[in-house]
Amino acid sequence: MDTATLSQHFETLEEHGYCIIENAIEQDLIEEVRETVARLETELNVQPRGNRAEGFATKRMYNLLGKDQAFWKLPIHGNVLPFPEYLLDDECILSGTTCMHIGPGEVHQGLHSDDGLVSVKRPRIPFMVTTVWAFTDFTDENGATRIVPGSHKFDHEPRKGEKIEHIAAEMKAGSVLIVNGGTWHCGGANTTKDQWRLGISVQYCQGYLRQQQNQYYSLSPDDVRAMPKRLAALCGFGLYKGIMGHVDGASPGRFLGASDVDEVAYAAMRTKNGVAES
Ligand SMILES: O=C(O)CCC(=O)C(=O)O
Repeated sequence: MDTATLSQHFETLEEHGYCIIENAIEQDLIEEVRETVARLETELNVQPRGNRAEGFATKRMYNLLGKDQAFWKLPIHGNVLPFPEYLLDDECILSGTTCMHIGPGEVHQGLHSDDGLVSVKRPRIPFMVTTVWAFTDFTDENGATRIVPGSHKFDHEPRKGEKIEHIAAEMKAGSVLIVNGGTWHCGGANTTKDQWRLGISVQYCQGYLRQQQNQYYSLSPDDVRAMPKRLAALCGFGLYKGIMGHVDGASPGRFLGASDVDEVAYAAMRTKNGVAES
């Protein structure tokens, strides 16, 4: 993506709390992910979990990176990673990876903000950034993510019974929706008879925050050693600013023998830009 386009998206994100990157995903990757999801749903016998947050007609899978390496390409994708790095910083980490396959008959999930559990007064800096990847077209009818534009600037979380206008983030397969963690949004109702909406959310959070999905127990040491360095760091196997997250003075990566994320705590405290300070 060229710099001018990226800056335009950053402006939209600042103003409206979300933006949509069209044609962000290569066709090969779209097909690889669709096939992988179909195979895993069968192998793991994935069924709706039957509650409002996770859905009554939605097949969900969490911790995708430990399930298949096809998903490793998503968190570090060059068309998407600049957005969490912009809103958080480049020491942000992965909070979760979730497949949300919304089936016919699903109901409106309920508006929420993804960093709503953080007890810091709103409006505030984002503590999370959610990216929703469309692997089928997202339409008003099939459950496209609903968004309340500008709600990242609101001073409260959605209240029970509060009536508020929301729009469908309609987008073609291959697009990615970027959402500020403070923006109100949710999965939409699927009113179609036979269309499944396939989305994957890749969520990032500040490097000092507890991750929503535990990365340490969902990845094997072999996975961590085999991962690209950037991905291992995003999963939290490095140290935040050269300090946070150490095990007896070593980064979790050093502890596992993953040479790419081998760090000694306090050896170099880092600035916001990842530059070592003496
Ligand atoms: O399925 C979607 O489009 C969004 C789901 C969502 O917001 C959530 O599960 O927290």
